[in-house]
Amino acid sequence: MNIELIRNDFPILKTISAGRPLVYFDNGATTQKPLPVLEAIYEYNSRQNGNPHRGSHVLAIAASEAYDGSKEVVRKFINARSTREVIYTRNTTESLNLVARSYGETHLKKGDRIVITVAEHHANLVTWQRVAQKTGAVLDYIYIDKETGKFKEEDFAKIDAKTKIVAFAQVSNVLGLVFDPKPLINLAHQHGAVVVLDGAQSVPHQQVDVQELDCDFFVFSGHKMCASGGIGVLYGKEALLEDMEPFNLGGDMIDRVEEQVTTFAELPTKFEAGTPNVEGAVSLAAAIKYLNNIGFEEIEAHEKKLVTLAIEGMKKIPYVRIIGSDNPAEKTGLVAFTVDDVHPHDVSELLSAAGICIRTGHHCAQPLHIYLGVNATCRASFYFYNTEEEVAYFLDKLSKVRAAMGYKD
Ligand code: 7TS
Repeated sequence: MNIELIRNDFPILKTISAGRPLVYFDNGATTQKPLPVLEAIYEYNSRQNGNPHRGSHVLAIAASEAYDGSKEVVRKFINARSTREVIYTRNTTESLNLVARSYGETHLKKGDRIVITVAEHHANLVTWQRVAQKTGAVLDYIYIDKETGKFKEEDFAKIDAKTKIVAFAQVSNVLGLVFDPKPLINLAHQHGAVVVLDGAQSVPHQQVDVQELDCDFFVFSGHKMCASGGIGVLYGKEALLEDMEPFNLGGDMIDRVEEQVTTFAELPTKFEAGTPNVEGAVSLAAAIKYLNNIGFEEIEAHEKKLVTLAIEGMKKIPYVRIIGSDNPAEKTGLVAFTVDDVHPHDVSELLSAAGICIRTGHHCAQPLHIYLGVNATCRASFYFYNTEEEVAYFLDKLSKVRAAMGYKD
């Protein structure tokens, strides 16, 4: 992996901020786009733009081919059995809303149980609260051990015969914990529950095989893996998707519409009402090709190096507290932290003044922050285009934050 060549592919990384190239450590929020993705978007709009699956003219056909062709790239990427199991949405959030509404609200009833973890992003939490409120199901949580930052295995026993849904992130956007989801998936299946796996923070960084994982639904966003915004994916096992009501109604998702009744299109079109984001789909296919070219083993190894450097450096700064596990071997390429007596927004502003982008706030995981007893945290999240030199620069600036706020120690 030639980091210099890779960085040359990302025009935005050449932005000068505070007299040096911008340090972008907010990849958990959204990632940057390389030239092949930008070119694919340009090419599509320059030569192929039309409305897919509608009309028989040359551009309608070109747009259909671009759209359907990208689906096959996504199918192969996650190893779905067929493109019937791959539905395009706007993002992870919409994919989860689709599952909650079209599966959860219609398949659950009073007394059923939904089990999620306290570390879930609101997209995988508020959605299940609504399902519980509407159906009378109970929403229960797997908590984390505050010392180790790992899930409390005794809470896995909450998954029982009443449990109909088990939903969790493969990688939490705050804890960044590396953890094997297979035991939880197997346990859920032993009790007949359906597993919803949130891959928003995993797919961009590691190879995922939905058949091997055997999850029932899998969701992710293009913009967190070098594609454009507004394109997301819902993978679902075909039998489950067949058994679900459409989410949105309108154009393209129909078979035949009469004045009073409608029959719906086959999968996946049944869930893709309205003119789709073809440009987004094209960008996603280009992003997948780009990531595959680099190779996920290389990406993981590089990010592990960065997170190890970051955690080792942060441990040397006495007033920096790492959230969750501080063992680099247990972390993906993201670290959430606080600085004693300095509000995370002040940390972010001071780092931003030095040309470093990190994220602060509750990271759309308020229940986790409440559970941990913190209002807000800072988060540095890395991607394959970040460098060891950037991490060293970040650590240097981080070590000066308290002094900049007027503290003498
Ligand atoms: N699930 C997880 C685990 C996430 O990290 C995010 C976004 C979502 C779902 C929602 O994704 P979206 O594309 O629909 O917005 N996480 C973050 C983050 O950590 N900072 O900004 C967005």
